[in-house]
Amino acid sequence: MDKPGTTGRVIPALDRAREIKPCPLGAGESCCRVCAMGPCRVTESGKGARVGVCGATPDTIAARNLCRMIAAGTAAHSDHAREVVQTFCAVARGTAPGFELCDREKLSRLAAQLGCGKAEDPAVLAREVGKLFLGEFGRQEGELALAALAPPRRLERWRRLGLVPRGIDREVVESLHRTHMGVDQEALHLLHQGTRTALADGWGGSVIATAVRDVLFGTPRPVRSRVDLGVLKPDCVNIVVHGHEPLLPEVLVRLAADGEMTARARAVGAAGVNIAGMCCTANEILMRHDVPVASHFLQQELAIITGAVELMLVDVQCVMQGLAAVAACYHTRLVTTSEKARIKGARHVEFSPATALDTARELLYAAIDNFPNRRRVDIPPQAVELVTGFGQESIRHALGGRFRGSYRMLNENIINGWIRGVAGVVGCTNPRAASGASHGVLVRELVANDVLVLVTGCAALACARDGLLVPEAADSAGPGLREVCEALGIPPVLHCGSCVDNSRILMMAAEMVRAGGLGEDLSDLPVAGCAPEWMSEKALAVGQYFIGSGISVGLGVYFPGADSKEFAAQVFEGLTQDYGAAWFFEPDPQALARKILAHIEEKRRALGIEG
Ligand code: SF4
Ligand code: MSK
Repeated sequence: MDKPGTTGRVIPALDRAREIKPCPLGAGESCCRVCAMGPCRVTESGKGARVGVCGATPDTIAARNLCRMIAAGTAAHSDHAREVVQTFCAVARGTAPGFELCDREKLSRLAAQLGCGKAEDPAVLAREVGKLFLGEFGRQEGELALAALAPPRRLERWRRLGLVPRGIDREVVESLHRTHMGVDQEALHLLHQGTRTALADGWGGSVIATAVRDVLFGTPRPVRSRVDLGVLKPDCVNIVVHGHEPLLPEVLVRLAADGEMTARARAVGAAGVNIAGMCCTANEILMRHDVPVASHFLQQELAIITGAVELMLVDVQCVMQGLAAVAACYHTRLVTTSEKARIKGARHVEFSPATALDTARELLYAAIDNFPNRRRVDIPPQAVELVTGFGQESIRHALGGRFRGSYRMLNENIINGWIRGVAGVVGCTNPRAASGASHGVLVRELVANDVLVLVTGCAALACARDGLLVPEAADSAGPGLREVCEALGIPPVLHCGSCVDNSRILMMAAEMVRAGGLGEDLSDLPVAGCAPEWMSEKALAVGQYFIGSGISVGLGVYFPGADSKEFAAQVFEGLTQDYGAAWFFEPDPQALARKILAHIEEKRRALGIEG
C-alpha cells in the first residue's frame, strides 16, 4: 500500500532510519535557523562562514540550540504535570468521578512537607496541595517552593549562581525569549538559563507529576510482570495504551477487569480483554498494576504489525505519526485522546476527567467490536519477566536493612565498597544507536563492576527485555553487589518508572545526602547518569537538571553542537566549576560504562572511600 512519505510501502522506523541519513548540519555543526537572515551554518574551522549573518559565533548558536531543546523538554514534562494536577484538583473538588485519592498517607506527608496544613479531610488537603502545585507553574518572582527539597548546600550554590527557578512557565518562556534573534549572545549565560529551566523541570514539574500520580493512583511497590510483544494475546481483544499520561489508561485498566467487558468480549469470540502498555504510559500502569508491557518506543509500529491489536490509544509525546500509516494496513483502530494532540488518519476521542468513565467504556466497546475484523495474526512469542515498582519509598524500604526508613544502609554499602556507586540509565531507544541493544551492554558492564543501576523510561524497558530486571540478574553482578541483591532479594537494576519519574532518582540522591557519610552535596556522591540512546528533547532537559544538581551525565548518539570547540569546552568541562558536574559524550556503550565507572571511582577517592 502506498503511503505519503514512504518509498511506496509502509515501513517502520528502523527502515526509515536506514533510508534517511541524519542531517550533518543539525548534529555536530552549528546550524541556526532562528531568523530569516539564515538559516546559517557556521564552523570554527575549515571551509565556510565563521559567524552567522548577524555575527553569531558557533558557541553561541550551539548554546542557543541546546537551551531551546531544554525548554521544549521542560515544557513537555511540565505541561504533562499540569494536566495531572488539574485532574487532581478536579478529584479534590469531587468533579472527576472515575478517580479517587488513593494514597492518602502520601498526601498527608506531602502536605506536611510543603506546609499545606493538617486538615483531616483528604479532599481539603488535596485542594491545598493542588493549589500550591498549580502556583509553581505561574510563579513570577521568588523561588520555586519545591527547590527547598534539594540539599541545603545545593540550594546555596544555586542561589549564589542565580539558578533557583522562579516559576516553571516563566523559565520556559524566558528561555525562548533569550534564544530569539539578537537577545542573549553569550554561551555560558545561555547555558545557565538552560540549567535554570531544566531545574524547573527536575525539581518542579517532574516532582509534581510523580507526587500527584502517586497520590491519585498509588505509590509503587515491587511487583512482577512481563515485557515484549509476546504479552499480546492471540485469543483476547488487545488494547495498547501508548504515550505518557496515565489518566485514561488507569480507568481503562479498571473497567477492562469488569465482568461486563469479559462477557462482551466472549460474545464476539474472544477470551477477554488484554491491556498492554507502550513507552511511558506502559511504565506507569506497569509500576502500579503490573499491567504487561508490549515494548519500548521503537517497537510501537511493530505492535500493530502483529495484526493482534484491536485498539491503540495514544496521548502525548513519543507517538510516531507513522502509526497512522501502519494502522491503515491492519484492522487496528488508532485513537488520539489528548486535547493537545491529533494525528491525521486517527480517530479522536477526547479525555476529560469529568467523563473519563464514559470515555473508557466507549473505547472498550470499540475495541471489542473490532475483534471480528482481525485478519492474519502473528505475535512473536518472546515475553520476559521483570520486577518493577522501585520508587523513593520502596527503595528506602528494600535497601533499608536495619535502618528501615532511611538510605543509611545503601550509603554504608557504598562506603564499605560492596556497592561502588549508583548509575541512572535513562532515556529512549533510538534507531541511530543500537536500537535498544546499547542498554544491555552498558548496564551489564556497570553491574559486573558492582554499580547499582536505576532505570526509567524506554531504557528501563530495553533493560527488561534483556532480562536485567529480575533478582536472578544478580548472577552477573560483581561479588559485592550480588551479595547485597541476594540478601535483599532485589534485582541489580531497579525500575523506577517513566521519564517524568527521573524525579524519583533525583529524590533518592537527595535522600543519600541526607542519610550522611557521602558528603554534603549531590556533587559529592559516587553517582552518574546517562542516556545512551536518547532521542527526545526531554532527555536533554533531564540531563541538564541532573548536571545542575551536581550529577554528571553521559550522552550517546550525538551531542548537539559539539563540533564547536568553545561550546564543547563549556559543556564537557567548564560547567564543573559552577555545578560540580558536566556532560560527557560517548556513543560506544562499553566505553560509556568505563567512563561512568571512572567517574564513580574518582568520587570515591574524593570522599576517601576508594577501598
Ligand atoms: Fe543566522 Fe544570526 Fe539569524 Fe541565526 S540569528 S539565523 S546566525 S542571522
Ligand atoms: S517514552 S522520552 S522514548 S524514554 Fe518516555 Fe521512551 Fe524517551 Fe519517549
